[in-house]
Order: sequence, then structure tokens, then C-alpha cells
Amino acid sequence: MVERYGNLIDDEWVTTDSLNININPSDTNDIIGEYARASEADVHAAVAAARQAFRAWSHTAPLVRHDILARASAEVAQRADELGRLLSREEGKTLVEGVGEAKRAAQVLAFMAGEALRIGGERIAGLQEGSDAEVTREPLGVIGVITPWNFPIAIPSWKIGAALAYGNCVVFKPAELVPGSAWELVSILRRAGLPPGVLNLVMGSGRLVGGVLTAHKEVDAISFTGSVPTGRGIAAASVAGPAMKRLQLEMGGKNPLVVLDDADLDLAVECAVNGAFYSAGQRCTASSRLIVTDGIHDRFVQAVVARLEALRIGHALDADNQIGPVVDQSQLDTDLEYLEIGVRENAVLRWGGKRLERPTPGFYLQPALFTDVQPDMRIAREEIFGPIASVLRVSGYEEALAVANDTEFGLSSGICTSSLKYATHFKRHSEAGIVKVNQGTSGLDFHLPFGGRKASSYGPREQGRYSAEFYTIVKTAYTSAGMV
Ligand code: TXE
Repeated sequence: MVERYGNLIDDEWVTTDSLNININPSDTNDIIGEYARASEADVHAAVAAARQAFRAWSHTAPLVRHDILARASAEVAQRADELGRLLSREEGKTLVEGVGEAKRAAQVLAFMAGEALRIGGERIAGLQEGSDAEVTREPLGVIGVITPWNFPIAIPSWKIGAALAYGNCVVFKPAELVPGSAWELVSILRRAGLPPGVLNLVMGSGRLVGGVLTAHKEVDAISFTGSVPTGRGIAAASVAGPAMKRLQLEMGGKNPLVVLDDADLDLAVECAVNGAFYSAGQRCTASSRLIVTDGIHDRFVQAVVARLEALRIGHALDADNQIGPVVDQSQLDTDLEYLEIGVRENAVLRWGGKRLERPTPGFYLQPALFTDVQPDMRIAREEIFGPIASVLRVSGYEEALAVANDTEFGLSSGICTSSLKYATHFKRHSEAGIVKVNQGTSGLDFHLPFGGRKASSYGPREQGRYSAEFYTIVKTAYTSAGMV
């Protein structure tokens, strides 16, 4: 018997006849559950509930917000194995990655619980004698949170956790492919003690649910992670609408990992294989461009291929596997298309790229490595979002830096080198929001700001204390004591 799950609107679980069937990409015969698709009226009801709840919630004592987030964090941590299993079952990342992500969500919620207490301000002397000024941060209002499928519990946790910590109300629209993790997170936060209407869940179509949220005049801000075209559409609709919303858009990447002759080869290979192929390459911070200098190029390629040959690809819930399936048929079709494009562009498919059969029907694809890739090829310029990486051969550091920056994106970048000179120069001159030295381009700390440049991001940073920039609004108050 397949279970049915409703949307949460004003503290009521609301079911509908229109259902989204959640399927396991490792085994398409495995149905995880049926999830309600919100209607336009549901979205309006959710926004109205959030607006109503904002009056009281925005003035709750910080300790109340802290305690709710801390309780939610504790439940996520305690159930991390179960939540991680659900996540891997619906998204296809391996069990280690799924459980790791659930633990990360617990850490993020704990950090944000602390933020409810840490939020501060400034006191500055006014220009007139006897005048003092205080600059404080207040909650922004109703936040529309729109999330992608590739981090089904971590991304919602860092957006919703921050929104709630600073006193905002939320209408949350998760990706259609991963409603299970979203539903669990919302039910945990509700159980932790959120008052009615503070957090609402509206699952369903991006175009409909996301579209209504984006255009809604009672929604003050949208925090979105997803593809560049959708992000651009949201930006256009948000500023054109009756209320010009505050926006935080985290979009794609085509992240370079530079490997110089003086790099530690084992370390560079580890950074490349993990960064490009784990989570089936479906991370916005994936190292999809490996920019390698002449002197180490052949040894590097050979060592990466040796690692790829040994990787175990299969059912995400089998603990022996290191890489699961890609997320769905549409992503698999995109990946296969880019494999053909790469071959047509005369890149050399050095390893992989075959569709794999496994005992259960799923979207299995062998990780693929292209070499002899030129910077102007489409496989070197467009985000594929699959287990496909390109090696670009360069003559030295200067060319490597130029190729690394020659992209419309600017999310993360990395360099493997033992040279302080090049590492320091790269940190300063890489046109990315996040730069890593001797570390993979993926894998980030939750207490530090996250976000990119150029087409990758728009608006203030996410995560850590920098979240306050987006989720609060500044007030400047002047006071005169009234005595001369
Ligand atoms: O993204 P979408 P999808 C990239 C990646 C992937 C491609 C498609 O290349 O192959 O995007 O993935 C909601 N108004 N990334 O389809 O469509 C949608 O329901 C408002 C990179 O998942 O951008 C979902 O909740 N919302 C990325 C969210 O937006 C709308 C991670 C993201 O969906 C909407 C994921 C609309 N008109 C995909 N249309 C990264 N960089 O991490 C859709 N949505």
C-alpha cells in the first residue's frame, strides 16, 4: 500500500486528488509515496497563513525560535540514518552521501538555532549633539523558498532554518523529484513547536506553484536554487510584479579544478574524482572542467582513468556502491546527449559514458572522462549536471588561470599545487565566489558564506552568519535623550 502525503497549509495537512508519484531512480519499480500537488488556491492559502502568522512570529522571543530549531536539529540528527536512506532512495545519491547530508541538515539547523540568539546590531553616535543611532536587523516577512532536487534536505534546511531563525515565515516549494525529504523536514519542524502558518509546504509543479509564489504580492522575497533559465525567469517575474521582491538566486556552475605540474598527484586525482563524479556529478559545485598543465597531464589522466575503472556504480542503497544512478530519465537523456556532443566536437572520450544495466531498472550511467577538450567546446562551457568531466590541457599557470576564468559561470574553483605563489595568486584572481586550494571544488562548510559570481548567483550570500543579509531588513533608529 503506497502512502499518501499532503501539503501543510496553516498547520493542516491538506491532501488532493492530484498526486505526484515519487519513484526510486535506482529501481523504478519502487514507489516511495504519493505526494499532493498543490493548486493555485493552495498556494494563496499558504501565503495568507504565512502573512497572518508573521505578525506574532516576528516578535517571538529569540529563545523560542532557538529552542524550536534546536529541537528540530536533534530529531534530524537522531533520525539521520532513516532520513538519509529516504533521501538516497528518492534522489539516487549513495547511502553514505544521503546519511551525510541528513547529518549536515542537523548541523545547519543547530547553527541557525544559535543565530536566533546571536543576531545583533550597531550603536553609532548621531551627527547632532545628544543624538544616538542604532542600526538593527528585523525580519523581512514572508519568504518563498524554492529548492532543487540535488540536495533534498540540506538546501531546504539552510534556507528555511535561516528564515525562521531571523523571525520570518515561509512558504516552501520543493522540487517535484524529492518531495519525501521535504515532507519529513517540514513535519519535524512542525513537531518541534512552530506556531500555525509559520512554515507551509506546497509541493507540485514548478511552473504553477513556483510561478504563483514568484508573482504573489504578499511574498516579500524568494530564495531559489536551481537552473539558470528558471532563475532568470524568477528574476524577471519578481521585479516586474506588483511587489518588487528581494531575491537570492543560486544557479549553475562549470567549475574549474586547476592541476599544476607541482601538485601532489594522488591529492589532485582524489579532488578530481570526488569533485567531478561523486553524487553522479549532480552538484552545482562539481569540478566539471579539469585544467591540467603539460608536465603532469598524462600521469594525471592515467591515474583518473584507473580510479574510474575501479568505481562501483549501482543501487544507491547498496552500501558497497560509490556512485548511484542519475536522478531521472530526463537528466540521463541530457547526459547522453552531451556525450554525443563531445564526440561530435572531436573531444576524446577517454573513458566511460556507457549506459549500465543493473539487477534493478534504474538510470545508471558510467562516469565519463573527455580529454583533448578545447575551451570553446560546448562540453567545456555548458553545465551538464551529470558524471561527465572534461580535461583541458594547458601550457602553464597563466594559461590555466585564463581558461579557468573563461566561463559565464563563477560558483567555485580549485587549484592543486604546492606553490604558495600560484595558490595565493589564484585565490585573488579566480573569478569565483568560492576558491579552494588543494581541496575539491565541492564540499563546503555550513558556517561560511556560500554563493557565486557572474551567471551562477544573484543576490546576497547563503549560509552562516551572512544569511542575515538576505533574511533581515535593516532599521536605523535615532534617539535623543530629550535633555540638554
Ligand atoms: O531545475 P529547475 P530542474 C540544473 C541542472 C539540471 C537542470 C534542470 O542542469 O539538469 O537544472 O533541473 C522550480 N517558477 N540544476 O528541473 O527547473 C522547480 O519546481 C518558479 C542546477 O530541477 O530550475 C524546482 O523546485 N519555480 C542546480 C526548482 O525551481 C520554478 C540544481 C528548480 O528547478 C519554475 C538543480 C518557475 N517557472 C538543477 N520552474 C544547481 N546549480 O545546484 C521550475 N521551478
